[in-house]
Amino acid sequence: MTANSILLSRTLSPAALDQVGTRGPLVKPWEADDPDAALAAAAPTIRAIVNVGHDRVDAALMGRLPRLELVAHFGVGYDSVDAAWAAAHGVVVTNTPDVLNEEVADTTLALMLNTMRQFPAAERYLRAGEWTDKPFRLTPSLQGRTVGILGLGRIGKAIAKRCEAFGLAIAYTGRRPQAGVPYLFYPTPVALAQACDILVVIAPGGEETRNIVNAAVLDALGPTGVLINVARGSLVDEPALIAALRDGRIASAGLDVFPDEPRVSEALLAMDHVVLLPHVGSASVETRDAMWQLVVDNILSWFDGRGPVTPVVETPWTGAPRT
Ligand code: 8YV
Repeated sequence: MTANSILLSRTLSPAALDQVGTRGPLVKPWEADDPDAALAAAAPTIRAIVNVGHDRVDAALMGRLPRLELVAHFGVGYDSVDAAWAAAHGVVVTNTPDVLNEEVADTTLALMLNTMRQFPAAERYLRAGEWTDKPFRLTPSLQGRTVGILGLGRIGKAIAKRCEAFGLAIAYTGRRPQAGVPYLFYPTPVALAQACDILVVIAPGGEETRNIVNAAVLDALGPTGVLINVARGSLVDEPALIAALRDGRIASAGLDVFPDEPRVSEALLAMDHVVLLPHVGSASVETRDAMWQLVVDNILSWFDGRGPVTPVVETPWTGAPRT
């Protein structure tokens, strides 16, 4: 039996679908009456998976696919893929780094402005006809603030570059201070939160970072502080965040990600002093096209025997095929 099929976790962009389809039959279990039976029937032929966003590629799934070689993930964050299992079993995982850095950084600055200057609330005010009674309330300024970046990776640095242009002070935390980085390093999230006005969360998801922003971090951020999360909902202890917002122990939050998205907590939805986005950090036409192209490039390169283009750290390319 030839092992050339490509399992899709859901449909791809039309252009990606066309290109990926040139390398082998596409397996789309969701189109079958019995998705599990369809997967079971195709399992011995599946050589690669294209996985999208939050769809899970876990040990249970990969363990069913004896000829699996590659998981090409759409998204820079791949916490939904068990990369450790893949590494231990000779399966290469790729993601879509770099091509979304600037877009996500743009979105982050939008959330900073929208929380501090309260533009979404100001627009609601205008549309409600309230401006004719009196001007919208004055808001805190973004100017003069210190931005704390939790996770100074590639996107974190693109955010920092924009903050520099806005004249803001920048600090960061992470596993260790980074050589050649001019920003102040704090060893813990609490220490960073204490030192900044706006805490920006842009670190990878997964067990290691779960609830890294907890009640202590939020209390350190303080009653004028703002939390921005453009990473994963799992990094923030949501009940603690809701309590801090409700009690005025932090001022506001700008959230593009949620622990159980696309479901968003009723408590957050009911709050007027938070800004909530439906995970659109990278969601421009151009950036999504670039992300899809990188998925395609990884599939084509792999099927043409040239190895992966953007393997993740857990599965560096050694040139050795799966044994
Ligand atoms: C995407 C993201 O929304 O790249 C990521 O890690 O979170 C986003 O850019 C997501 O991967 C697509 O569903």
